[in-house]
Amino acid sequence: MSDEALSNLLREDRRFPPPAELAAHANVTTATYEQADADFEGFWAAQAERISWGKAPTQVLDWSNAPFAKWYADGTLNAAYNCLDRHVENGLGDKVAYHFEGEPGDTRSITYAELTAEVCQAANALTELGVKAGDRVAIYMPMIPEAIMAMLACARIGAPHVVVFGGFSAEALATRIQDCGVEIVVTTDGGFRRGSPSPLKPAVDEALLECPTVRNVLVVQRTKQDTPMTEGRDLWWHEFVGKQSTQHAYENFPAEHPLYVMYTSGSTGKPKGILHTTGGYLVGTSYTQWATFDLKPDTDIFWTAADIGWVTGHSYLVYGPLANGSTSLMYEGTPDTPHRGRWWELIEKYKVSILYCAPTAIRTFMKWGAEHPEKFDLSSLRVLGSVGEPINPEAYVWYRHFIGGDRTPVVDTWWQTETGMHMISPMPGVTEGKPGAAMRAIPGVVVDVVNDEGVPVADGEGGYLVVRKPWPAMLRTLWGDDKRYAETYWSRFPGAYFAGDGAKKDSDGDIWLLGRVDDVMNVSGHRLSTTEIESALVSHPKVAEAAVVGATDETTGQAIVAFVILRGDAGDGGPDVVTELRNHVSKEIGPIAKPRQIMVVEELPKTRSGKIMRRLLRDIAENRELGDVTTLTDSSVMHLIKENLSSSS
Ligand code: 6R9
Repeated sequence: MSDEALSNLLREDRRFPPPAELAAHANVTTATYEQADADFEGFWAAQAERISWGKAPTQVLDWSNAPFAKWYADGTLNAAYNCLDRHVENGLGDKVAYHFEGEPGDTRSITYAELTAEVCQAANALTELGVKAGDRVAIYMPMIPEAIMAMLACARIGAPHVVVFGGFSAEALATRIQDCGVEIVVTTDGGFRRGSPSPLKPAVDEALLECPTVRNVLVVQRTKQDTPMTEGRDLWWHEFVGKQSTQHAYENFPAEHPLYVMYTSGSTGKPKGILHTTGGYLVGTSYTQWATFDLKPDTDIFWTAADIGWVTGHSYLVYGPLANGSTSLMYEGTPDTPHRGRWWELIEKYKVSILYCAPTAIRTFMKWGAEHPEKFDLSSLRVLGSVGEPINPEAYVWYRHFIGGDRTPVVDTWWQTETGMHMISPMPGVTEGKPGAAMRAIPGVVVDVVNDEGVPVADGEGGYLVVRKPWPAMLRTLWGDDKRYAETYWSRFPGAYFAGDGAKKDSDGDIWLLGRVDDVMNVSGHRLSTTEIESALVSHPKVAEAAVVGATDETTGQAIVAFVILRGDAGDGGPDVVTELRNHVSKEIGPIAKPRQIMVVEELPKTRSGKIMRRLLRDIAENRELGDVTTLTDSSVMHLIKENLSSSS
């Protein structure tokens, strides 16, 4: 990948050094990198001291049966104890674990003592329903505290949870329940979305028609909608959990005891059940929340604006923050209800100091305009994070300027459901930030960019991202499919973990992510990444968001087709907007990158984590029937796009 056409991103030359004040008191310094480099296992042994073990581990990594890793294998622990009771024992019982804000404006601040008591009740309830260590429990809920309580109750009794995003369909829920052999489902009557209650329980009823393994359904009352309950199977949470004791004696499990399974879509075939285990995952998530965000648990108010149905919610709304005894904000609803400043209002209200969200959210806020955040006092913010997709340089600079007041470092964190924890990210007290670059592996993680033959590429070149050494929060296998695990991740480059992402090292050796490997296009023999063309489009003042796909083309092999959403203040863009944008890309990257076609749309199809589903856009670009839409947050957008295109062509 050395075409001149690929140089667009790398021409980005804005630099943001760490603020002096933050650097002076930073958790991570250059010495942290040196320690990790000098003694890999010693470094991870030291990180394990963040956790309270029943039996402290004497081993760190056991890689003798690669690619099946064991971390801290002879240690024992209880994840819920680490997230809850131990903080209460340490005098933090009255500290707030979560400030919860419901979409309709109802609020609740839950202390560590209260959360511990309610999790104990839920653990007792699950036990009464016959759930034992190792049994699987599905959680299909909106963003309310009981969802977190259910997760922790499962962890407390050693029952792996399977959280299914509440926006997924009954069909998606059923396939996950079946694949994982789930016995109990925890859900709600419904949730609030864009100002009105929307039902959830009917989707569970529909899914369960095909799921004979499920014995009981626990239903949290959130909206008080009329909800059909199946006699003998369905139980109300407030009755059944509410009557339980608030005391529960926990048991310590081996470090490698399964903690949860989370399904993520593969590029083809059925979703993959990513298995995470207990000890290494808690070490990895607590360490990275502390390191990447420079977390000061006593004073920071931390907000991961991500759904618990996404790994980001698991690692940085639940396990990392609770293991560190920090205070988080949890918000139920959408960012534009009741107004487009809701997030900024929440940051002002709770004095949020660290915000962690996805580039898609940032681009949406850019589209809505800076006048919304400008109405609120955001001076409490000191670190901003990004996750889920490459953050375009324009979005990075907007985020830093309008949200961070040009004070805050932006940490662009690259990781995956599979990695469980951050892998590549700037460290806010050390790294000079470059808009658009995820920069370097964090201390304790070893990554590389290699070519087709697995040879590391030189600085200035691109290839495939690999991880060279195991890490504590890594997936252990795919649920029930060791073979697919070994093949998917460990066979492409022997001895290294294949992430499936394209990446590039710039002339300083810093890493830029280029999108999934299957998102790299080949146009007349030139390799072009969707990310780079999207960033060029987003750098045009009229564009808020862009998605680029490669459509089969008789002459050029693949041709570039772009879908763009215009910024609010750009109106309909004017009659020449398409020509203007094509020329802009040509100027930014080179004529080879000029899209064959640009379509102006209102919405783009997104997954729960805000990733654009380019596969579906390719279907449209190539005039095909739409493929599987079960992992879309809103499946109606595809119809909208199709209608919009047929009426405008
Ligand atoms: C945490 C999460 C993983 C895929 C990953 C990559 C993309 C995530 C990114 C990023 C560029 C970043 N990705 N973070 N690409 N820069 N900072 O998103 O997990 O849903 O499993 O997705 O997301 O393509 O391979 P998951």
